[in-house]
Amino acid sequence: MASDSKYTAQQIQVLEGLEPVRKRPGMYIGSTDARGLHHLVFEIVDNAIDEAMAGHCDTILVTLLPDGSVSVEDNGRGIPVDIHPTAKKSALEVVLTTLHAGGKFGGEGSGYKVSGGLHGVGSSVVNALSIHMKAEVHRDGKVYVQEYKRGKPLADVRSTGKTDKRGTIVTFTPDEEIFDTLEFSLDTLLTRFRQQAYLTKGITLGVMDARAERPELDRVWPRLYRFSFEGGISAYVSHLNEAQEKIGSPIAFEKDTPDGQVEVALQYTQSFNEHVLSFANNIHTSEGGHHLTGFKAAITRTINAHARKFELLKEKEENLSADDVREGLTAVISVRLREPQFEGQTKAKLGNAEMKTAVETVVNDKLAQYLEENPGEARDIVAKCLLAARARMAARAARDSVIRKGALEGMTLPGKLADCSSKDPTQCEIYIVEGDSAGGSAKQGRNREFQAILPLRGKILNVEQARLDKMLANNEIKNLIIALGVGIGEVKDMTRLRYHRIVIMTDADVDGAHIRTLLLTLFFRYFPELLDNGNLYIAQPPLYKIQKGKDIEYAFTDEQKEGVLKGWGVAGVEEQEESDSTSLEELRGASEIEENEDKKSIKKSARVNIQRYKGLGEMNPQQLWETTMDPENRLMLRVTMDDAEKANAIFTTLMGSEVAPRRKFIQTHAKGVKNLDI
Ligand code: 2B7
Repeated sequence: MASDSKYTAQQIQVLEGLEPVRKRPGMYIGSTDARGLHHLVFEIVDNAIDEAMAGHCDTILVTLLPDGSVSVEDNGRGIPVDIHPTAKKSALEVVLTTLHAGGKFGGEGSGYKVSGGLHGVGSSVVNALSIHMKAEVHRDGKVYVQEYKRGKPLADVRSTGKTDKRGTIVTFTPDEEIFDTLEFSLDTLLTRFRQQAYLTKGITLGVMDARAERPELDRVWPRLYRFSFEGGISAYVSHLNEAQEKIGSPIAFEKDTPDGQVEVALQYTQSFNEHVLSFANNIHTSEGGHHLTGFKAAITRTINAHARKFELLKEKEENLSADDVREGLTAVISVRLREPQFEGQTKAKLGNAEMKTAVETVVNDKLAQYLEENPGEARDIVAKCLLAARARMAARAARDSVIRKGALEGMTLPGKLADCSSKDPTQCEIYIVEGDSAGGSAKQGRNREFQAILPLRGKILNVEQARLDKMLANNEIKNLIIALGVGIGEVKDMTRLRYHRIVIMTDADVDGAHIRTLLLTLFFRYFPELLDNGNLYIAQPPLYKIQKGKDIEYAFTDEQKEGVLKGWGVAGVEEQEESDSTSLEELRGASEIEENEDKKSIKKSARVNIQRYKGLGEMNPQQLWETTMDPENRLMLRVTMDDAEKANAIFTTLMGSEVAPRRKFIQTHAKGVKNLDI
C-alpha cells in the first residue's frame, strides 16, 4: 500500500501509563462482570475490523483456548514495530502499553478513514486488564513478539524468525483480580461477530471454541463457527426477517457522500412491529441519532409521494403517518464517517447533524426510483401502510373510549386483585399467579403489608398477534395494566408504577411455560422499561418436598434433591406419587423419627417421603409462602434484556405467525430450557 511508507511511529501520541485502567476498570470497559469480560474481546476484534475497513485485511479468527485465554488473529498489515522517536521504543509496545496511544492512527497516512470501538485505545486497556498478553506481528517477512504481564512488558520487542504471512495475533488471559467471572459465553460472542460480519461486507469472521473437550457434549471438537456475508446488510435484513411473512425482497442502497458513506437495506413484512437498527462506524446506535431521523423522514415522504402520484392514496385521504409507514418495516442503516460524535446516556446516539441530510437524500432518491421501477411491490407496501393507518384509527377510537370510561385509571382496581397495604411502590411486589386456586393460596400465604396478588385465569391473549385495541378488550390484560397503574400506549407513564417488583408465578409445566411466555411478550413489547430497570422476576417454586419425620427440605433441582438425600444418609428412594401431604402423614412421620431418636441411630429404612410438585395448587398457603414468596428463602430469576435484538428474534419466532421457524426453535431448544435468558 502506498500509505505504508508515509506511515511512521512518530504519528502515535503518547499520553499516559496504564495504572488508571487497573484502578478504575469500569471507566474504560463499563463493568467488570460478564459484560466487561466480553468487552475485552470486542475491543481487540474492533481493531482488526478497523484494519479490514481500511481495506488491508479480510479474515479474522477468534479462538477460545482451554487455559482461559483468547487469541485474535488478523491478516492485516501488522501493527508497526519501528522505534517511536520520542518514546524511544517500538510502536507495538507504545500501542499496547500506553493509554490513548493511537490517537493519531486515525489521521492521514494510516489508511484509516473511520474507526470503531475506542478508536484504537482498546488494546492497551485489554492489556492492562490481562494477567498475560502476547502480541505477535508478521510484517516485512519477519515475526516480532512481545509479552506482557498486567500491561507491563516482560522484555523488549524481539524478532523471532521469518514469515511469509502478514498480520497481527493478540493472545490475552483476563485477570481474575479484575473480573467477577472468567467464563466466555460462546453465544454472546457469536451474536456480536455475526452482526459485525453483516456490517463489514467481504470479511470472514471465525470463532473457534477450543476450550476443554467435553466428549459427552461435543462430537466435534474444537468447534469452528464462520461468518461471511457477501450480501452485507441486505443479508442482515433477510436474517432478521427469517420468521416473518415478507413483502417483496430486501431493497438496498449505498452511496459515498462527502460527509461519509451511507448504506441502507429495508424490507416490509406483514408483522405489526418495526425493527430498525442503526449503526455508525459499525457501532450499534441503540439510541438512534441523526442518521435514523433522516431515514424515517425519507421513508415517510417517499411512500406518501409515491402513493399520491399513483393514486394509491385517495385525494380526500390523509397522508400516511410516520408510524404507519414503519409498521412491519425491518431496516438496517449503516453509516461510516470520519469523526463520529456519540452522545446520549449510553453514548449510543449519533450526534453528527450532517448525517440526517446524507441519509435522507440517499433514501429519498433511491427509494422513489425503486418504487417506480417495481410498481407491484410498491402497491403491496402502500397497502400494508394503509392497513396500519386504518387499524391505528380504530385502535385510537377504542382506546379513547376505554380511557373515557376510566377503565384504565388507577381509581378502579380490578376486583380480583388482592392489593397490599403499603403505598410505597419501591417496597411493593405484585405476584401474577396462574389460576384461581393457586391465587387463593398465594392470597392467604402472602405478607399483606407489601405483597399483592393478581390471579390470571387461563391463557392471556397472544399480544404478538394482536393490536392495542384488541388487547385492551381482553380482561386479563386490562386488569394487569390497571393493577400496575402505568397506563398503555400514548397515556403510558412508568413513573406511576405501583409495584417495583413484578413476579410471574406459574406452574412448572408446559401450560405454565406458555403463560409465562405470553406475559413476557406483553412486557417486552409494551413495557420494555420494566426489563431495562430490572423490575420483572420469575418465581421459582420448588420441584420437590422431601420429608423425613419432622425434617422437611425443599429442592429446586434434581441435584439438590440428591444432595438432601445423601445428607440424610439415604439413597435411591423412589419418588412417591402423591398429590397432597395430609397432616395425618406428617404425624405418622413424626412418630417414626422419635423411635429413631430413641435408638440414637438413623436407620436407612427410615421413611422418606418425596413429593414432586406438579403445580402451585399442590402447596398449601404456608408452604407457598415458605418456599416461593418469603423474601428470606425464596429463589427468583430476574428477567433481563441483555440483548434486545436476540430477545426480539426469539419473541418473533415463538409468538409470530410463521409456524416453521417456531417448530425449529422449539425442537432445538426444548432440551436445554433451564434458565431463562432473554
Ligand atoms: C490504533 C492502533 C491500535 N494498527 C496499525 C496498523 C495495522 C494494525 C493495527 C491491527 C487485533 C488482533 C489481532 C497501520 C492501530 C494499530 O497501525 S492494529 N492492525 N490489528 C489488530 O489490532 N488486530 C498499520 C498502517 C500501516 N501499517 C500498519
